[in-house]
Amino acid sequence: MKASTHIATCPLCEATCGLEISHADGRVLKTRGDRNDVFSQGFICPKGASIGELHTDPDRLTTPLVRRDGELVEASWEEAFAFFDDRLTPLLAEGDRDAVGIYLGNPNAHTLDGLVHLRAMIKALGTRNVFSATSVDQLPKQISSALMFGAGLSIAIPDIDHTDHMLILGANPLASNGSLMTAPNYRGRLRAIQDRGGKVVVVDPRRSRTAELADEHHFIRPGRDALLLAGIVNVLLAEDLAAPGELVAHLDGFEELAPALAPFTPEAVSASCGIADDEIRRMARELAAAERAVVYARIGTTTQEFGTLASWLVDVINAITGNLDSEGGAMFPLAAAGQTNANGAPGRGRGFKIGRWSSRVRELAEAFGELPVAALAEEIETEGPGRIRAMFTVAGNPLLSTPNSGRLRAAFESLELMVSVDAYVNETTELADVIFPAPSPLARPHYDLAFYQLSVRNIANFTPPMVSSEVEPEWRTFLRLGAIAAGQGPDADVDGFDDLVAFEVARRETATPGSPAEGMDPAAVLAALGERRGPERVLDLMLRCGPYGAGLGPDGGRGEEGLCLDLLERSPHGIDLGPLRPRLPEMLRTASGKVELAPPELLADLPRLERAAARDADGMVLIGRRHLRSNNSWMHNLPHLVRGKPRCTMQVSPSDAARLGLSDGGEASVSSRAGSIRVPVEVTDSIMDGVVSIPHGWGHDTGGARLGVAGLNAGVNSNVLSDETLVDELSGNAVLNGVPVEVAPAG
Ligand SMILES: Nc1nc2c(c(=O)[nH]1)N[C@H]1C(S)=C(S)[C@@H](COP(=O)(O)OP(=O)(O)OC[C@H]3O[C@@H](n4cnc5c(=O)[nH]c(N)nc54)[C@H](O)[C@@H]3O)O[C@H]1N2
Ligand SMILES: Nc1nc2c(c(=O)[nH]1)N[C@H]1C(S)=C(S)[C@@H](COP(=O)(O)OP(=O)(O)OC[C@H]3O[C@@H](n4cnc5c(=O)[nH]c(N)nc54)[C@H](O)[C@@H]3O)O[C@H]1N2
Ligand code: SF4
Ligand SMILES: [Mo]
Repeated sequence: MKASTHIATCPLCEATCGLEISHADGRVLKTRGDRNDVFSQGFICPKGASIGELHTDPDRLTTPLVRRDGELVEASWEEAFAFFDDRLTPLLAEGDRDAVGIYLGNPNAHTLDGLVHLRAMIKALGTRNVFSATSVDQLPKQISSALMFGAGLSIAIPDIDHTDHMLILGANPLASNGSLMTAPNYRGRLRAIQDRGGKVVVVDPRRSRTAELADEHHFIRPGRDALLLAGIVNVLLAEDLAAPGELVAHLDGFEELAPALAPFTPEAVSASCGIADDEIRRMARELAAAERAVVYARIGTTTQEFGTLASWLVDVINAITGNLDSEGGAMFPLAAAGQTNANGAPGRGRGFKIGRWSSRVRELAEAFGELPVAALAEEIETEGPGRIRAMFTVAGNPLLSTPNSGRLRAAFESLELMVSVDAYVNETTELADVIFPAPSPLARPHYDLAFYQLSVRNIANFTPPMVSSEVEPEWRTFLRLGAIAAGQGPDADVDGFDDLVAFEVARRETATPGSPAEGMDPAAVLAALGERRGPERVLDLMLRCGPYGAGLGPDGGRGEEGLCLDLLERSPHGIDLGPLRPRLPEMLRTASGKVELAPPELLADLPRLERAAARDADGMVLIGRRHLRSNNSWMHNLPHLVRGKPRCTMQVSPSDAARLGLSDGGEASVSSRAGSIRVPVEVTDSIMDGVVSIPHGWGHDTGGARLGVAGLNAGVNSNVLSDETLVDELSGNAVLNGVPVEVAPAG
């Protein structure tokens, strides 16, 4: 059969690379980077190149599974929905909607179905027990940003292509390809900073690949970034280096910073961070001296004890050095669709509130409609009204990715019902009573609704499916599950539910000042969209009514130039909407209409940080790491990606190894308050003394997972060690970096 070429955007990480896939007969022959992609220009990583292997992985689910006589067996879609109805409906009939919990995994942020239609299912469930990977990830950054800028996803993104000085903390984009910063070919972009005479500085307890490329690397004690950053702010203010310039008109709380951060002199924080005070001073002075500078911090700084403070202080530095919303600094993208901070009246809003409700047992605060996943086990275990008796997981693997896996697994085993929507029988879904599969990424349309809102350039790129799916589209599964939860039974009208979802988006648009749909009848808006259904109809609506939109048809429309899904379909290599441009004060949604530099919630957390400055180094601590050929827990089943020597090792420094009696290639026993594991030892001087690193997402030997390749090279689950009682107090985000552990030779 003749080969054809399919141009796609890779949906596997945040970098949104263009792929050129040659295929025949539904099989992928070769995958290369798309050299004509307006954003990635041919860049690709080994994961993107393996998308064909993922597509044809024999372990990837293509039919639903239901548990019969203790065994997960294949079932028809009708049987699976009926099974679900039989089990869920009586439970909900008892009257407690909170008895059902849901955990949403990371890939939902990468699919249109997960971003557009999943919410309707959650609403239909009507539970407050909503958890996600957000609270083992970026929640602290979302909270600090919402407190400072007012709206949901309003994160200041490094303008990497125009900066002269970049300070990176707790991120290893050369392995992760970047996060909360959509930027294909990160290495190339960092090298370009150096080529134009600029400087890259990395702060990390490991000399990561990114640190190796950098001009300067500092080891830091895990969990102490907020102290370092507070020290930098302290120097900037004390030495009169703060120069927000014209930005000052948009800042609130500037005067409160100096008194609040006075205790955090470089001398006061130095010992605790493990960075000399004169180095901290120099870092501050260089940030101030650079024409265009930016601080960027990622997961090493959010999944730790002071995640929200660290996230806030990053933006404080960017603001007071005059680099917020300014070329080469930290800027606000303006995506073609879905940008929350471009909706509604500009410049002012209702602001953000954390803790509108809290978790039942430990009273951890709600944020953005979700509860911290560190509280999940106790919510299943603890008797009383509101106890979780049934769990949903959607595109997640919480028993490998969230803290204290041992306890959480036992809690999951006690559930009365477990339901999953997932591509695999993984280490979590193996416990499900019913699993609904998801289509292959090559059998669904794709548009990065979330990640273009976090992108270093404004880009729009849509991918149609390469092949038709043998599997029900996920949005239809979500709506059918939602309809059953709403009491409509397994034969509910999914198309009617989809119309309702689209109608609601249209209705909001008609009430939005300045929207091309303003004042229209929502039904007329939908009629103008034609035949599309599902998430593509909603995407078309968002594009048309968005900042670059074509409007709604010949009469009310903004003409041929504007964006709509038709135009994106005719532009397979994407549309470049240009570099980031200043957006203050228009993007603000705070009540004051200013950037809140000193939100009271954050100032109130500073005494906790001050106590940490006085604390001695705590014994050994555990951190994580990522490898270029990994994707959290779920791509270890692709032979091409797991080739080579085992990667799930515990890295330890030569002097710690000698002190603890560990040898390279030997085995260590590592234990924490939560649990203990045995893991192969890798002695390396790339990690600082007092710290060990084990990657997450391994431990595929649970017995029930159906991952033939991953099972051969199982590794161990590092989240057996992470402790659900350790959270960043402000956000409730789990502490995954800086977990106290004891390390000894095994056996
Ligand atoms: N110790 C430690 N733990 C960590 C981290 C760490 O750094 N250290 N990192 C944390 C972070 S940042 C994250 S994001 C989480 C990730 O944690 P999770 O989101 O819980 O887990 P993933 O490993 O991403 O698993 C995703 C699952 O989704 C399935 N899947 C893939 N595509 C689709 C799809 O299109 N539809 C559906 N329905 N399913 C799909 C995959 O088969 C897989 O089973 O892990 C966190 N855990
Ligand atoms: N190849 C690959 N790419 C991925 C993923 C993957 O699993 N594999 N996962 C994706 C996901 S879901 C996410 S969220 C992103 C994350 O993307 P990144 O944030 O870039 O994550 P990592 O590559 O884990 O880099 C985190 C770094 O923080 C360091 N670190 C640990 N603790 C501390 C600390 O206390 N302070 C400081 N300063 N540094 C610390 C670690 O040593 C590590 O080098 O990656 C995404 N991309
Ligand atoms: S960097 Fe990310 S988006 Fe690009 S090819 Fe790799 S996995 Fe795909
Ligand atoms: Mo993540």
